[in-house]
Amino acid sequence: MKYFQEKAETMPLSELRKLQSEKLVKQVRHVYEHVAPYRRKMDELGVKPEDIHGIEDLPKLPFLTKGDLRDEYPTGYLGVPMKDCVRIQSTSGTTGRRVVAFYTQHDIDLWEDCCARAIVATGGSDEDVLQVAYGYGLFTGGAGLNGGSHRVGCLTLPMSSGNTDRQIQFMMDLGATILCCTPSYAAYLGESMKERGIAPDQNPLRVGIFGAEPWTEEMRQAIEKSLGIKAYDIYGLTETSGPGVAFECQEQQGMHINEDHFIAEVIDPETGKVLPEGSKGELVFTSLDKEAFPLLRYRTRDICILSRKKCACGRTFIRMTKPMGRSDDMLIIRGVNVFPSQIETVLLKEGYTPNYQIVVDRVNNSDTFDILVEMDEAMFADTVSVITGREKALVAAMRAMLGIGPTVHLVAPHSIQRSEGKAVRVIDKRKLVTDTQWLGK
Ligand code: DLL
Repeated sequence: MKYFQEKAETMPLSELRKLQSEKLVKQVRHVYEHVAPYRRKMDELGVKPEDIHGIEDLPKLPFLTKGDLRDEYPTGYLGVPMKDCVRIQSTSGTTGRRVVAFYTQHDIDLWEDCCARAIVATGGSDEDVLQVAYGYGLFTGGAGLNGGSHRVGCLTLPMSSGNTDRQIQFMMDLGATILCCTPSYAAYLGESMKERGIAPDQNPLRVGIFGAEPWTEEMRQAIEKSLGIKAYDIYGLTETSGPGVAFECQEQQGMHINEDHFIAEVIDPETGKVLPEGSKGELVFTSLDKEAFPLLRYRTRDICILSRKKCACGRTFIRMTKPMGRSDDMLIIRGVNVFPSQIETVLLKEGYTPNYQIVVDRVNNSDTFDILVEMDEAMFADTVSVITGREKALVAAMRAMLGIGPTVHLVAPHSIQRSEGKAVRVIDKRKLVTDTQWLGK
């Protein structure tokens, strides 16, 4: 088994708890002294740094939300003087004001170590040629995997996202063995290579490290088949550095959270109560080492389950399931909770490609629920009655999974726009209302 930092990654639980407790006490003091809005939150609850003696006291601390960070845009949560920072990254801001994350050199080093751990966990080494097709720039995907790749000593191809012809050319000409991008772009690359007559066993790729958006097990299998690779998941968010907070090992049984740098909790999103291991709830992170943007009890809105069951890879870090949706991404359609991942599961099981779009609207006070699904060329050549029959079958399969029936529209191949970064799966025309509620404004 290969590790990037074996001592940390295989630390016994008792030692880990001790380390986390020591770091937490220091971090709380650092935040209280330097981050005024969080100090105010602690004061409101009547909690002082002296009340925090170790991780058992974590639930005493207030939660932090994206709304809090946005309210203090851009520097309110900065934990060090700006002149000590060497970089910023930022969220895309598609659902509101951007969040700007700051990094000292120490923060960048830790983040890159986390990404290097992720690469090595998939079997990566300095023998590899690693193609980064995540976007570079403010998005953390490109910078994070680029840094991790350097640390491991891979030859790094800093492609950024898009320009599919060039991606394929460099992959083939330079012999890329590891591909890093969003799962939707990986699926698109597979499709594009097929169109160019490149069979899965003709490309040099061995491994993919995909994340930044939800994807299902069915989608993993489809990508593995179309590219002829093993596809691994990687998780993270701008607020906690970027990718690499958690990553899959070769066992592919959930993602190990880098617990020497982050404490993970799962809470009931409604009540805020901490739930026992094995419960499904909202993931909350406390960053133990970050200096410039040190977040305590940050609510990710991602829904998952944690497990401390022993992993055969030897890593002792707790594992999280794939996020099963976000508490704010969950659609409530005609009163029923619907997660886009459920729809993706049905489509891939029924033999469709992962090219789909969900459109929700409200007409005459009642929700409309449409799913556009692309056919492949063979299906497209079928008669209208066969296509209508397929639509009916899909509606039935969706109803069985979701409890409500959408209107399914089978559409022509390539008619749904492909994404180079995170795919836009949901068009919720009622969305403005949801966003405002979520921000509490
Ligand atoms: O997406 C960081 C990242 C880059 C992760 C590259 C992995 C690879 P944000 O743009 O701030 O950061 O978006 C964070 O994306 O709260 C999740 O909802 C979602 N997300 C990230 N990774 C995964 C994943 C980056 N593996 C938000 N599976 C998070 C499902 C993911 N959702």
